[in-house]
Amino acid sequence: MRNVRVAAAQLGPIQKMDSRHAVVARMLDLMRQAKAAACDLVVYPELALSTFFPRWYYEERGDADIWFEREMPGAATRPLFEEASRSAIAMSFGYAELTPGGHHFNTSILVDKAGAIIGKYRKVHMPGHVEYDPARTHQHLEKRYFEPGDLGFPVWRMLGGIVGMCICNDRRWPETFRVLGLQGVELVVLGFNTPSVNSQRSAEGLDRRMFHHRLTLQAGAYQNATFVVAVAKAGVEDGHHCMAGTMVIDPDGEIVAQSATEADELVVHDCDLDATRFGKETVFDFARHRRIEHYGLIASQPGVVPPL
Ligand code: ING
Repeated sequence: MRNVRVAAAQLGPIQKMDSRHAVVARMLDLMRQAKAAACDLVVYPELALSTFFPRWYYEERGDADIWFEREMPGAATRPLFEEASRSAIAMSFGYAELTPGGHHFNTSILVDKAGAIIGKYRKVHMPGHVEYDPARTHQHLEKRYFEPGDLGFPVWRMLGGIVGMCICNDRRWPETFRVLGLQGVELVVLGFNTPSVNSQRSAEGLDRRMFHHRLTLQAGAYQNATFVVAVAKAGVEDGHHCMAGTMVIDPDGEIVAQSATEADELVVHDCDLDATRFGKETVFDFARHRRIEHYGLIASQPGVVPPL
């Protein structure tokens, strides 16, 4: 039994005008709830410190830099690290990273119980578009504001197991979970901001989006015999609705816990990392079953090449 008590700390809406300070206060309240529940790890959403700003078009890209963190921890986030180490609770959260070299990433970090950053991940799969698209009901300009991640899909030993991260759209790409799975991942934590309506097909609403959300998480968990903890930023942000669906998936692909609201809400679940062993040693014993001599296309071509 290698139990990790995980707190999925869902955030309700963050308005464009809400300060980082106000958001951090909400995150601290969730962390205190997690501590009171004797949690080992608290996981926050993607871009947890602000509204989902890629819905807004800035003609000058530099004008969007107001949403980015130049240092981590910084003045606004240091209280999170202090409270985490005081409480001996590990944490993960997403934020917009602006590096000293001027690179922009959609980033998440893993902080250990001593408050030290032991892992960083930069979102690889960037959804959306670069230029303003008048044909869409709302904009999704992640390709405008972020570069694709340059750190791959790393894992880290912590909390007695092997932990990895991904971010939002990454969950829709099986390669994400498989690369983590090939490193023995036992717990994947991710945050997401998912508009509840498809900006290019309004018939695709909340129900269909929640179906795809569950489908991707359950497949990723089952096919790599790992726990998956997915944490939403939810609710209506300046008139734009983001779906909730914070949930914990077990290594069998079962949803074992989920949020009930679209507000700040803590979802706690005991993840016994030993529960990943059976899948990894039988049906998904990769070494015994995979035939990589046939998988070349997956890493050798980005798009479709149909037959002549
Ligand atoms: N948001 C959405 C997500 O992948 C999206 C964008 C939704 C893409 C539905 C495709 C389909 O959940 C982020 N932030 O990636």
